[in-house]
Amino acid sequence: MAKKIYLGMIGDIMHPGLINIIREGAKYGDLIVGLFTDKAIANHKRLPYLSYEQRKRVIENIKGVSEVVPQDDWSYIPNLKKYKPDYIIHGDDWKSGNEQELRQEVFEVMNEQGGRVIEVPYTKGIDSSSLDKEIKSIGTTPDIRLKSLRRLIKAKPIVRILEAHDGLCGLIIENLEIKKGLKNASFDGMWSSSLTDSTSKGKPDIEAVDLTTRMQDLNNILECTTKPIIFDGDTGGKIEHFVFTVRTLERNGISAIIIEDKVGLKKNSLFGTDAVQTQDSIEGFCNKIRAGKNALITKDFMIISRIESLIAGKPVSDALERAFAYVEAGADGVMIHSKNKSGEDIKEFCFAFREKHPLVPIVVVPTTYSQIYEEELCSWGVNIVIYANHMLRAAYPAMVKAATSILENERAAEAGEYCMPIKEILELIPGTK
Ligand code: SPV
Ligand code: MG
Repeated sequence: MAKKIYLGMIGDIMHPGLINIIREGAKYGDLIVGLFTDKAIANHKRLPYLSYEQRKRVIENIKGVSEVVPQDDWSYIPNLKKYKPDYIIHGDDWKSGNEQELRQEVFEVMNEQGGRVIEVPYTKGIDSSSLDKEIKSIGTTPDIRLKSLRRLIKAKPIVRILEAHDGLCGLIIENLEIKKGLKNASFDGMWSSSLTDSTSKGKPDIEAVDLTTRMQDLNNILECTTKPIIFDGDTGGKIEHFVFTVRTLERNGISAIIIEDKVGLKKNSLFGTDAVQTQDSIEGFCNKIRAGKNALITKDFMIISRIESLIAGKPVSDALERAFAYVEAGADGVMIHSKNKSGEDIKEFCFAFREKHPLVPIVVVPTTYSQIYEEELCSWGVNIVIYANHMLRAAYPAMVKAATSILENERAAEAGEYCMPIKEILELIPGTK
């Protein structure tokens, strides 16, 4: 009987290095490719451009590959135990860097099972990570970007979104990555906030900045990023206008719009009952959701209904009644908002909502209950956490400090400590030189 050899791969960007390792592996027997699923990848790297099925089609047609099976975990161990290969093959690049522990456990399990680990010299000058950087500089397509939010919701325990009001915020969210033990942490996408879009223009958050203006800013973000964007659609406006809004966003590759169930002059929710917050009737808001869904071209764009009951001082039972009706009307998810500092009302809502709808995505915006960790939100059943205003709030105090310092000192030297170095700003944007 032919020997079995296992090769794990993401297989998103094909290059000669991968063909080399497939060839080498096939010399030992039947080559099983363990193809990483979105779920296996999501906590470690960005999602592949191609879906699992698309990558599978490519890999299973490469000469030397006998079979493609899903690898659902970043660790090789579950599949090594399941398929019990005689060999596993891997590039020798995992001897250094943060894959060393993965390598260690693979050796242990292969030894236990009487198998062997084959390490092949890494093909110099070409690897998926540097190709990935180059692809990023080319950008993405509206279609791939649009779909990526639904994929992330499926693949990740919780999707982490940060507010972006300009291209610079977009670049930070796109590129910032920190190491946390064996994992990398990064943001999954961007929130186009009505509060920060308005504030950055010196306007109040009352739907005074029109869609055309907001699209101009969004376009700057779209040009320099590839991650998904969730658009804060305020009340969605008149139904007759809303249908055009969803189409514009969908056409531009935005993944979702969140609309809140309020009518009249919209005031920011964080005023709570200090401002008049008039909610739409359930029927009226359901009609808006239905009209939006009917206007869409794709099945991928999400219309998420935002429930303002807790903001308006009403009980969780009112929020639930509305949430159930909105989902019935076709909403692709719900956002529950509150300005309560404990987060208890949100938790109560999430548990009750989850009993009826185990899978409909829940979105939260923990601005006032910011002490709650993502892991806890996740345990309540939350799918998306939005940090809704932090880039603008972080920038403003630094700008005031720098301006104050110049006034106090009548020169700019002292303001330097609040500013990024000139060298850094010149190197920040590729092509500046
Ligand atoms: C926004 O960011 O504009 C929001 C969230 O809608 S909140 O400001 O909390 O209402
Ligand atoms: Mg808003």
